[in-house]
Amino acid sequence: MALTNGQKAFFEDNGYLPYERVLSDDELVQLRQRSEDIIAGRVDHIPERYVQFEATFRDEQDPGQDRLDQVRKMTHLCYFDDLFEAVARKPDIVDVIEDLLGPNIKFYCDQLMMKPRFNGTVTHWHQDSVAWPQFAPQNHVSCWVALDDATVENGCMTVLPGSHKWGPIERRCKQAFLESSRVPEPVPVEVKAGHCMFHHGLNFHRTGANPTPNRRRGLALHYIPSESLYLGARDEENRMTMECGKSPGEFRFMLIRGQEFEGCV
Ligand SMILES: O=C(O)CCC(=O)C(=O)O
Repeated sequence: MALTNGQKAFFEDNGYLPYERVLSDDELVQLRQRSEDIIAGRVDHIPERYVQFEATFRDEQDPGQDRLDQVRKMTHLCYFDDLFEAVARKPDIVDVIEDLLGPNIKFYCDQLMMKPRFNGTVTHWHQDSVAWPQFAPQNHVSCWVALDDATVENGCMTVLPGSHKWGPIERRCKQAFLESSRVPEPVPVEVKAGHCMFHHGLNFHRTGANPTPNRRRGLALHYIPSESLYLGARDEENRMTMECGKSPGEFRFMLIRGQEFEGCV
């Protein structure tokens, strides 16, 4: 067991867990460098469709600014890049996932949230499971690994403790839920570079803008039990999010630990 009983109880009560260091200084240097190489086009193993610019730069990039300062996120790196895949498979992380999800674990996707300096915009309150409803049961856990120090000033994650216990809240009802007097006080979770936090797929969270001159990259790794059913994508955008193969339209989720099951993800 990687977690103490106290840590496990904290996660069960609050739906998130600030955790310890999982990346060394060397690994941080390599991962930051790789993210910069991908964006600068020095390597070309990541399909363009998995690189998304901040809205201001989506139609037209600003040649006067570093490309790195214009990218909002890159996804599916763990399916295409050995360094990022190694993070998804790190025993320090997967041992915790096993404590929270059980012994049979699949990986469904990752997002390197770039939150670029000066230009990084807000990610609004959401529950990951509502954005990705195609797994049943809706039981998934994410590990968010900081590649730079994530602070309140540069847009660290803020969570609503215990909100995972409310179940999935439909998008059209979200505002009413957030304005309700029963909603818990938001808690910002600052994470030092190389450290991580875990959150439940139903936990409400958001991240702020990044107006600072400091980068705030965070790698979100999303795990599900191998026993989950895959029900198909909700719409075109969602289908894109779920693709994980070498070619468009492939949905072969990566086995991380334990076994696979016939008819499941
Ligand atoms: O890092 C961010 O800006 C957003 C992260 C997020 O929403 C997530 O990991 O689910």
